[in-house]
Amino acid sequence: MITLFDVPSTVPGKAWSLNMWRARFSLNYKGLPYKTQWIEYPEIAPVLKSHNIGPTKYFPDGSPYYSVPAILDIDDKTGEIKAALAESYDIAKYLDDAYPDTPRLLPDDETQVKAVKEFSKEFINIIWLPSLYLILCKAVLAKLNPASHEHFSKARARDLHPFYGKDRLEEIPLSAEEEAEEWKKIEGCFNALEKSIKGTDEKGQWFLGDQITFADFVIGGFLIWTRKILGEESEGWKYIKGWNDGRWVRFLDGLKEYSQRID
Ligand SMILES: N[C@@H](CCC(=O)N[C@@H](CS)C(=O)NCC(=O)O)C(=O)O
Repeated sequence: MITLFDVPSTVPGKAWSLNMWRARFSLNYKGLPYKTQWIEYPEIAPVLKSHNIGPTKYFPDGSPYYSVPAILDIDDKTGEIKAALAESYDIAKYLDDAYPDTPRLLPDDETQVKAVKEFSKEFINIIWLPSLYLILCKAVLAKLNPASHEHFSKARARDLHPFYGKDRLEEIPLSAEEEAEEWKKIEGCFNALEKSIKGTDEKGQWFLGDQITFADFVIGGFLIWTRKILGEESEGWKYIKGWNDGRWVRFLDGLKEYSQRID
């Protein structure tokens, strides 16, 4: 049985994060049974270390960054640990290799695999604008359990330090007027995202055209995160809904089948 490590939120179903949704979509798409172990942010490093799962990156000062999603795959009959790993792309690759009879997340063609991999790694840079990240992270903070607040606030302020120079998210001011101004710029990120998708709404709306791959779960993870965290009725989600001829709502509708299961 596979265990997925995820951080809970107060949104219905608890699952919220763009990164963990990549793994959850992947498991749901493959129809694999799994259970979720919910852990708060300060527990990520100790829990992962206890399963010998290493950091997914190092900060410039050399300190390790432990992250979720992570999975543990244990053989139900023998109790043997088949895999313990983090990093959503690596998890997708593992699932394709370990469960060859399930729908594939990565294409057969080497050039296409390369495109999916590069897109998955580059995705955040395509959609990235410090203000978008700030708006979303402030909204996340309000929806995490108290046990995760401190860690999340400091960790995300650290990501944003080059832009805002603060140590906690709460110290970065963002008025309603400023936020409304920023949303005008954010539309450009979605235009850039649309350009990087080969599929059109007519020919198949996915990253590679008519075939769903892990890249679509990267995009879907981001969209579901945004919708869940901001809320269906928020100004932000209303903007996104209206951009690119309503493509993003159709995109999420197309993934609905794989966003239902939160085991
Ligand atoms: N590239 C990684 C990113 C994972 C990631 O950054 N996850 C966040 C949760 S959304 C995390 O675990 N953060 C730990 C922290 O901020 O200390 C992946 O795709 O798995």
